[in-house]
Amino acid sequence: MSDRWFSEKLHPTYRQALLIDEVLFEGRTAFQEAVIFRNSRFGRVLTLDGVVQTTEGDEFCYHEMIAHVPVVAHGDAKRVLIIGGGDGGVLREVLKHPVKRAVMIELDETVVTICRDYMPSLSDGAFDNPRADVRFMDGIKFVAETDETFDVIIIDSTDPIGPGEVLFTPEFYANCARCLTERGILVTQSGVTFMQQAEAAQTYKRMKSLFVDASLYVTQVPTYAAGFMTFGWGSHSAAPRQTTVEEITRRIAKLDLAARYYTPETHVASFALPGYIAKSMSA
Ligand code: AG3
Repeated sequence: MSDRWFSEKLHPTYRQALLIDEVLFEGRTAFQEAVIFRNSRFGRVLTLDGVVQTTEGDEFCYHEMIAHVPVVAHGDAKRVLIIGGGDGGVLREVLKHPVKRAVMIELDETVVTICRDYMPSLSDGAFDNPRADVRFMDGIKFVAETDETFDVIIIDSTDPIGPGEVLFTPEFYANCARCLTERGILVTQSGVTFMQQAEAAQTYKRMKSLFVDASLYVTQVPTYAAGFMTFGWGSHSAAPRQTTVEEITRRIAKLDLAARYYTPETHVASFALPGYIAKSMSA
């Protein structure tokens, strides 16, 4: 039998491939093409429209950083909104904090169903947590119409192609800004900057026009190939981003984060940007 490879075609002149040991799910949801397969190095892998979304092996590098950095920086987050995040990884990390409510708005219910079935360690029971409020609807519509407010909003989207595209527009960010409390923080998935240069630059520019404090921060996810994954940061207050290693250490001391990437040091260091990424802030 010949080897079967998943070949990611996100970029026109570069691709990564993962050897498929076994396909667990393959099908079209109402919105996208979903596949879950097993790879011996990364464990179970979720792809949507041919792009790796998460793997059991390296998901912590992404989920810990997109969740803990804003929630710990805020310091007293009671209500958190997650847009997207169907695999449940962000929800799982957010619920490790003493938040009262984590609202998750996911467009594609099938993604939640298949991830619960085939990658249960991603959500690790988070969908059954009484503090989780999961609604299946369009995130654009939700932030445009809701009068609920949140201390932290996390946009865990796909890339700005296909159904995820609308989650990168100025209108969407403006509605998120409106739904944030006084010291609220918005963070967004803004691509692998080496390959998707315009994404971080555009996000930063949009954040800057809406927030007192705008920035970018980074993480390293092996299967988001070709460099640092960049997150956008927007806050109605400058203080959260200045939180020190000592203060972060104090804030997380009583929590059981069991983190493998996130530490007080990686939190602070994630805002120190390589020159080529910092440059996207002056573009
Ligand atoms: N959402 C971000 C996937 C980005 C992939 N992009 C890339 N490799 N350039 C992941 C969802 C995880 N909860």
